[in-house]
Amino acid sequence: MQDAITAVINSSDVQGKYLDSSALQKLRAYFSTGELRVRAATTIAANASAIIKEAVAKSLLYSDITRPGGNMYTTRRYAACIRDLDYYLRYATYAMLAGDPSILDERVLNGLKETYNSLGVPVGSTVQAIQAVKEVTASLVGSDAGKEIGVYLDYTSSGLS
Ligand SMILES: CCC1=C(C)/C(=C/C2=NC(=C\c3[nH]c(/C=C4\NC(=O)[C@H](C)[C@H]4CC)c(C)c3CCC(=O)O)/C(CCC(=O)O)=C2C)NC1=O
Repeated sequence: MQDAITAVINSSDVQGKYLDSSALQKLRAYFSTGELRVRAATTIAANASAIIKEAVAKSLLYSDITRPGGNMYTTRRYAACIRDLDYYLRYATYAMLAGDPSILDERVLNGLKETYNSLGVPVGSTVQAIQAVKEVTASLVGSDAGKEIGVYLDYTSSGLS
């Protein structure tokens, strides 16, 4: 796992240089949004299950997916879906705090598409649900913080598609 600081330092180190102005600008942007990101993470942690519940209601409930034959049908699969969405939100929150998406590649996306395909989990509906998580979260944390977390929920969506 990497974060915004180690990413910038590693790339300067590889070139054997002090941080140049673009590297410093990246750090400045990271530090200046630090308080915003920590506050958003606090709100998300306190409301995670409500966020997921509302996102599921907005995107998946009472569609073919939750009816017999749908991938969310039976409580076991319904619970697996809710759990997956909670993973996406929690790991996006970690990545937002780190200011770097590498944790998503390493712990979430690696092998996920293959797993979903082999289990018949519909990727399109999963992406819709992740987008609903993004909207519900933004409405709770405000639009600036919503954009910060949105970057990493979008990263997960694109990694799955
Ligand atoms: C922390 C990283 C991590 C991730 C991301 C993860 C995902 C993950 N989701 C799975 C299953 C699943 N995922 C879903 C999800 C859905 N089905 C739908 O129709 C919806 C659209 C969608 C929810 C949005 C379902 C229903 C299953 C169970 C499928 C089955 O067993 O038939 C499985 C197979 C094993 C299991 O059932 O637990 C994995 C590995 N596991 C991990 O450790």
